[in-house]
Amino acid sequence: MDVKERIVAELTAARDRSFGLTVEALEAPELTAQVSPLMSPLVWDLAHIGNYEEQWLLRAAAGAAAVRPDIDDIYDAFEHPRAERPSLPLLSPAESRAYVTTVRDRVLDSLEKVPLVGALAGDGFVYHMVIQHEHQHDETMLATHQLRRGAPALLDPPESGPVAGETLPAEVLVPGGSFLMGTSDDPWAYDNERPGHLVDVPSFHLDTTPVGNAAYAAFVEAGGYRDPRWWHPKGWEWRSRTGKEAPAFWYREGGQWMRRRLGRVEPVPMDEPVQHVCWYEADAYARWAGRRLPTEAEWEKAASWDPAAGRKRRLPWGDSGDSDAHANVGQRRHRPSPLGSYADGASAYGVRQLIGDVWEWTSTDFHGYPGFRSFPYKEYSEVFFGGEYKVLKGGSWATHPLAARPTFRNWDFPIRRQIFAGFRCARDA
Ligand code: AVJ
Ligand code: FE
Repeated sequence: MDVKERIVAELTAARDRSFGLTVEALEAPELTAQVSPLMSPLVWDLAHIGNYEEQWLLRAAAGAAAVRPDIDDIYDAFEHPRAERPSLPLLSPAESRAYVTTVRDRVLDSLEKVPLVGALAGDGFVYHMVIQHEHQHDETMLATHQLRRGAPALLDPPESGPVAGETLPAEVLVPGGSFLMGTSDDPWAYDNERPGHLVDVPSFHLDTTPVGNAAYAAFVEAGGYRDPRWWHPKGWEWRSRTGKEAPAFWYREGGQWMRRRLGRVEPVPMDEPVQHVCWYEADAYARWAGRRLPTEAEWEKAASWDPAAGRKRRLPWGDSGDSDAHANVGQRRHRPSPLGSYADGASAYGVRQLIGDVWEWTSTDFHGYPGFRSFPYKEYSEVFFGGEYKVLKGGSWATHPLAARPTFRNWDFPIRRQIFAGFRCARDA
């Protein structure tokens, strides 16, 4: 497949996914309702996806006429915070579907004529940006589904085969030395992944797998949420203010931990990575366990550096492949996979489940790399640089493989836990 054929196939697949999470999953009132002030109405996400595509692929890349310039403001994430979006004059679900389809039809017509050259479209970048953007919103829509109350709207996908974890050494040693962080040549990379630069990382130990529900439940049951010794001062303030005593969606019933998952209720599977914890909870667990969160550089080195070859791999297991044997990504399962799964997905250092399952909190604040240049717009990442956001790495079960790579950088406030986030621990060597 050449670059354009790939773009068409991926645009089409992303749209099937978006419709499956919106107009094919729920009826109109639920699509326009807001389930939480943290989230947009699902119909906002859908039309926003189309408006972003209109702005970047039709107007900017193809130089084509605008379809609905009158709605740019409504779907501008910076003009209207999520809490405000339900009160906007949004397109209805049917209008949204028609709008995104009109935009898409014109994009596909234009694609034949747009040469993939220049800063914006060279190597297909702006198309890759828009494809990833749609999948990122699809993951956000899954978080909305997770927060939603009521009967399940999404079917659990059929299991393609048994997924079983194996017991592994708890941690690996990553010997000190420099590695190439970020990238300067990946045609899918966002501005915040660039430029590639050498970083010296002293020796450290990293968990072979993310922290599991059993280990996390032990922290809860040891009174971890009631002991300020383990908590960052702001984390203790968060805990005291909210009264939280366990990960989001957990509750206790008859001496057992239960969880709500996409409208279903089930015992917490003790062999899965913990998810729906905020940075402060991850940080507190690590301190209780006598450990710490990894830095972003430590995480990325363990995920991508091949010490024998002295070069960076595009993915932990090599330069390509994202099959069921490598990682739990792309909503193939609606949950993380057991700890110790995916032998074929191990990194050069033997670390497992770096890609997929759960986003992993790191100790690093979100900043630009040395030599960072915002491209193609400041609001993708630059406006979020500073001390307010923590970096998450690796993607979750809900992250499309096109947005799950060791260089990819996600970020959120340290109090957020509706995202599919967990963590693993590290310690100095
Ligand atoms: C990278 C997930 C933090 O959802 O705010 C979507 C992705 N940027 N539309 C977000 C994004 C513009 C972004 N995160
Ligand atoms: Fe967006």
